[in-house]
Amino acid sequence: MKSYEVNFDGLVGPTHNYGGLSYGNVASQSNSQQSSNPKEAALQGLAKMKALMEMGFQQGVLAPQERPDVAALRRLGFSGTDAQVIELAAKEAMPLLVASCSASSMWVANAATVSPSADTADGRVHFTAANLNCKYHRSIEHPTTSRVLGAMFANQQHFAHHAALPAVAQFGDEGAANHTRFCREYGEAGVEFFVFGRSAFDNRFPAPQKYPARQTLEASQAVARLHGLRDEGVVYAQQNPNVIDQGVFHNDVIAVGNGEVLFYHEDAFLDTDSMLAELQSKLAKVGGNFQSVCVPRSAVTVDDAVRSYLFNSQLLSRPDGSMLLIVPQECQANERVWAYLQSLTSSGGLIREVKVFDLKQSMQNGGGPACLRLRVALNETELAAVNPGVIMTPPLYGSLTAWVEKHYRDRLSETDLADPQLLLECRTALDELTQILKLGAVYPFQIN
Ligand code: SUG
Repeated sequence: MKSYEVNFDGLVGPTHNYGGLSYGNVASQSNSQQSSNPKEAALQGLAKMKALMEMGFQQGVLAPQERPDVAALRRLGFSGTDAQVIELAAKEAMPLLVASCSASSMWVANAATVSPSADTADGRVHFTAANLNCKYHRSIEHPTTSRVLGAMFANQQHFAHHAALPAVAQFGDEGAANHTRFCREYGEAGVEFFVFGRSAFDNRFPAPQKYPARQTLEASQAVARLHGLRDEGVVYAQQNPNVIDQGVFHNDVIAVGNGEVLFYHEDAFLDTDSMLAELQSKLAKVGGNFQSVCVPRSAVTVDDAVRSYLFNSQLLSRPDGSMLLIVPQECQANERVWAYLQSLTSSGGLIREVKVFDLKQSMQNGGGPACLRLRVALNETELAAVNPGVIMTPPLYGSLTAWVEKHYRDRLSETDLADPQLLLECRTALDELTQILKLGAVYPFQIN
């Protein structure tokens, strides 16, 4: 049976703004308070989806969330009509209003961890929504994420959904941004690679000194248990705490894997040699030939990686077995990174081509090509069981582009977030979107 990796990209929501909300994420901090362009952001994301679809890759779309999240503001004690809740929050606690307006659900690599059916005990594709509990503005995503994923992957015979882990720092879970899967073919059993930043219960693991380590070992282990993964099909590795302190807040800012290949920076992990040996031997047991491409710090520094997002690229398999890297244009702007990429693609190795995309609106908040997509490996039968409304096609691209043009503003600053009109605009837009994507009622304003 044929199998595919389907990339579901997060559609940027109409309140995309630069709130400076993510301590430890250099781009988010340095672009704080700049005015944003939600329309351009959404169109940039859609252009990437269209390009991948036209290259022959399976492409899907994941809906944004209802923002401002009035229900979240009510839980924090603001009351009255929806407009009054927003006005009060703007007057008394602007940072809370900003957090409740974040369009951060666009970075769907953080929406969930996904294990394909070939790896799981019950032969279903398993999803665990990420609790994202390190940042308040992201911790409010998972209930809607679960409803949206439930509406996209609704067939219980093929898909199993788990609620987010307990919402405490000890089980901090950032989803697929710290998870990679190695395999020979997408439909065959593989090795799932979980990268954590710290341990909550075992102080033998060092922790970063400056910035938070968002993912814990215990969260990764819980996800592996929930998904019914075999010990032989799992490898855990610790992220180097020093790189977290340099702005590598997720592992997908310093490493990316696909098929049998791991592309990573020399400083990405602790105990790299034993980790590589474990990946090699576990993948060999399922017939795979693990290969790694290490980018030396002499060619690309950690700072270059953080600024260019070289590793936040999409590594995609082409029909001839070679690979393609989808990178943000910031890679082209960095001399060392661009020189490295030229030498990589001309060296006769597996990675043969680089394609550059303009994702500046998302990049300025620390989200590159890989952050914007959730990978779901599916066989033909499973793909046929996905809600067809969320699979990208030329007509869907046309409808979504027209929808963005109709509903999105091209400029948003902090003061605009306090405008109750913005809430109405967003709800009107999202109501229409659920019809375009055939999701049914998934948003709080549609349910309550
Ligand atoms: O969680 N930025 C996101 C970026 C997530 C990137 N995802 C991956 N690496 N997979 C975050 O830090 C910034 C929002 C603001 O400041 O307005 C933000 O949430």
